[in-house]
Amino acid sequence: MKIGITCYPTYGGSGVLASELGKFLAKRGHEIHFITSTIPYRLQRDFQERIYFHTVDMEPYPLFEHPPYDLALAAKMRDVFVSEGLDLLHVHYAIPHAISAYLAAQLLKPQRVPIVTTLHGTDITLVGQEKSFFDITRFGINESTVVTAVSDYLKERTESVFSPSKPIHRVHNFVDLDLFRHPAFGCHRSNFATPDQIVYIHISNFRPVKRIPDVIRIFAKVREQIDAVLVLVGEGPMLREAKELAAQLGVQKHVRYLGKQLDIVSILGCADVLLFPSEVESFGLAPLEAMACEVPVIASRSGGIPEVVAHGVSGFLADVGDVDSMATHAVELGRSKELRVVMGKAGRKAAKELFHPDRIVPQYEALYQLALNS
Ligand code: GMT
Repeated sequence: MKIGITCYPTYGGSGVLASELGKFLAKRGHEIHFITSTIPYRLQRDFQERIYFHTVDMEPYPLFEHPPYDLALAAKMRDVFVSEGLDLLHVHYAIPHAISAYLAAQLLKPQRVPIVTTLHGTDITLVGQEKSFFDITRFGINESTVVTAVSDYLKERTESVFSPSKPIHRVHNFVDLDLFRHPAFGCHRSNFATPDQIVYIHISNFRPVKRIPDVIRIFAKVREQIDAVLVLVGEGPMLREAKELAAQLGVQKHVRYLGKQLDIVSILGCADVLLFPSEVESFGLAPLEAMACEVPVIASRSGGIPEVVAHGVSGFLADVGDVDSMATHAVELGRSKELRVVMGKAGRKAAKELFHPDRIVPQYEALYQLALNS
């Protein structure tokens, strides 16, 4: 098939998943055309056969205080659909991508343009429920040919909040298990910890939903009992508050701020424990990547996280905001290498069994077929 994929190309999980999906579809013989504002960051390094990039043209014009990206994207989708002879458009994140795809399809009438929309989370849980975005999100869902959600939680949430006119298909996220693995080489651990220290890590876009202050509070409690460092990967609006809180709690010299990083595996893969106390996560791609790298996860029992992390098996879950429980589990893991190894191996096993590309990518292929036939 010839598939147009649109996503946010920056650091969010939806862009990561869309990029990985493009890679695996291309490996399975499909021709993939990314239609995005820039090349998705996970695809910036290596050339891959059957993957093509079409970046959206945005000409600056003094009249536009806010250049109309959604319209430029729709125009580009239309052009690429025709010039490359695409079979369908697969958009990740409802707003504005499903709407731009709808516009492209209108422009191409009477030609039929099947649209597959994957809901990732904040498009439904946060953005879609902003009063002003509610109707347009619902419209984007209802006008798509096929709609998928990345967890049972998100599927149910979408159904209850939007009462969509069509079924929502749950397709879990997946992880590249050849790439995300405990690294035999290229581990950067010695850059941020001494051999005896325990390395706790948090990776995100540092938005309020990630509950960054909880990460710092958990770590400060751990530091009372264990010689440890906290590695923070990523950037976002809560980073400054994180630094202030770390200073206030007296742990700032044990926190390493790495900012945005391209090579996540060689950092994540040699950490000891991932801290992920989010308010809500529709899935939790970072916990899945940690599990693939044999790193146990401490996360909140919220949203789709329990579909990914099994409490007491691949990590520990606690109620949102229960910093004490998370810190207790973090200390337990920090103190026992044996427990870390057992949980790390269990996490990798679950990642292989439940979230292997060979299990998930064919589910998308089947839904593409459904979109073409319906
Ligand atoms: O808010 C983020 O973490 C970014 C966001 C995105 O769309 O890039 O992530 C969402 O999609 C990811 C991939 O499906 C999921 O793993 C994340 O759980 C989800 N984030 C939230 O639900 C907060």
